[in-house]
Amino acid sequence: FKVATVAVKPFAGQKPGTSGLRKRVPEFQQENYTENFIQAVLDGGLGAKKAGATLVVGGDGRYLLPQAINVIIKIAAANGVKKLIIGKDGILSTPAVSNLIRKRHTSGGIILTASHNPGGPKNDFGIKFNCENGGPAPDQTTDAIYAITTQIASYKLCPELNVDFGAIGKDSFEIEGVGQFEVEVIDSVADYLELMSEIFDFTQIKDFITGKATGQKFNLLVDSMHGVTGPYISTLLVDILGADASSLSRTVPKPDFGGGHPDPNLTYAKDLVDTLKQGQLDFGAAFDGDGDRNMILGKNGFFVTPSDSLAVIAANLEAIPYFRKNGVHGFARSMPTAAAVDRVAKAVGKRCFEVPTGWKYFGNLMDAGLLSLCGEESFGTGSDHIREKDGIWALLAWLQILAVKKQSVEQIIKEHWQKYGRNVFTRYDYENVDAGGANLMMKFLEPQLPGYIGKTVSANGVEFKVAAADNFEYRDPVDQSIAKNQGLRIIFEDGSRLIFRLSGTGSAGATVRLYVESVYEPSVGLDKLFAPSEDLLRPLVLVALDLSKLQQFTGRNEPTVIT
Ligand code: VG1
Ligand code: CO
Repeated sequence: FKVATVAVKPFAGQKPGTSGLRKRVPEFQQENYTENFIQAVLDGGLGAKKAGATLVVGGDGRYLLPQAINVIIKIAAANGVKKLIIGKDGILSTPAVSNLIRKRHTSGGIILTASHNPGGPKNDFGIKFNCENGGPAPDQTTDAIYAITTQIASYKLCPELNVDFGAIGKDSFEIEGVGQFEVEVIDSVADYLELMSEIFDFTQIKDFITGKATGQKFNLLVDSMHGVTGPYISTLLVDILGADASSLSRTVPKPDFGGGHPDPNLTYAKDLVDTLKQGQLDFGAAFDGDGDRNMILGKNGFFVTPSDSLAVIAANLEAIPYFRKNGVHGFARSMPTAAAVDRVAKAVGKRCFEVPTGWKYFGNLMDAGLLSLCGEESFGTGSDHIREKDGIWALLAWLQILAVKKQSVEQIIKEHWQKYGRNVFTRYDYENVDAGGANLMMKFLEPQLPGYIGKTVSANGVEFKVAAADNFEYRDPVDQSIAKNQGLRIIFEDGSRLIFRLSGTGSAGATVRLYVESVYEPSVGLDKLFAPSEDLLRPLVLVALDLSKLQQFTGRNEPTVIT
């Protein structure tokens, strides 16, 4: 196969955000747009390791996936990449890619997904580079990739090289002036499920689900939202763990996610919530498009906030064989995530790190052996078994804990609050607002922060004294790199917090995120401890809207999504 060099001009805006480059499909379809970015990913992501590299490639099945993989094959071959390991039909969940990079010791991987964003010809596509530790590229690497996109003058490709990745097997090709290029197409789910079988006690979970252990079947419903987890979860739940086929919902990956918004939260997975509310089922879970997010529900639709989910898993790690074997090195959460896990860390005497939003910040801590379990309020939970958050792992962690404790989800959560206290949490998202207004709001608020320190603010007769207020900055304890501008924080004396951030995963306009956390000690009494979160959070929400003038700046009276 011949190698051609194509002269190009740079495209503006190819800057990876919180988790890769995400744009509308038509933007990726512009001539050379995807090609430019892939060339930049190979040069900026691999550097001197490009020639002879092996990469894992796969995505969540969304619209444009096959075309993007064809581009990657042609450009990788021309650039001297030695081998690509591709999921059959291009299908690999984000956690599965992370696992394969680690297991096969590759130089990294390319994940084709826009995660929880809708798919289809008019919706979102995304490209993310992961490094050899299996985790999302850190800021230095994505900065290098971006710098190349602003100056790129040409890319190389093999125009005639067309590789079928619809059947499992290996093929190799002679590239003129470069050498042998190999493509290995693998089963999308096998390696991942093998990893899960090593982490969890499948027999114990199966005996719990089928009722062998308890005399009562455990009825669950798991919604894959037409994302990538369908093939994984159907094999796992039904074939391996003995659940009924009726436990599965929307398991066929679709290029447009069946028209849905593959984000597992109370708004976009409402059908699942409504079904659970009917009271027949014991448990519900949902995952996002690429399989790294999870939502956990108990009987009657009892909602487990991701921050609580993380804390409960942290408090019950001895239920999971992986942690019994490897020990627990430490915990972490992203800054906006409620500090419930901090309380568990304190109780068990482990370190707890607070990092900026985005899974890439956990990787260094894990690689340094400082971190075993971490999570984000955005429905992300995971451990150091890979370097991505992992939706199916979180489901299995819960099932394992339930199998051991033999209590309902609600009982487990309420006992947890009684023991550790409750960090009530909500997030308001104002999606696709005018970027100018959103930026102005942040510019309006930031300079005022120092002035709030020591002041008392109030709403609905409740007073809050400000203990600290700043723009969050993170110094990585391992490599000392600094991430600035990670969100405006107002922290109150009791630990309650308000946080304002602009999203880094959107593809159009701006999304403002307001995070509200209200802290309750066990001593407040059960009336308060178990009260609905909206009631407990109302005063602080009012304070947040007042201080930020968010509604005036965005022109929105209501958020698009409340979680
Ligand atoms: C959002 C979430 C963040 C998450 C990121 C990627 O980022 O807030 O916690 O890590 O999405 O999630 P932002 O910048 O829009 O707030 V996804 O499932 O790529 O995988
Ligand atoms: Co995702």
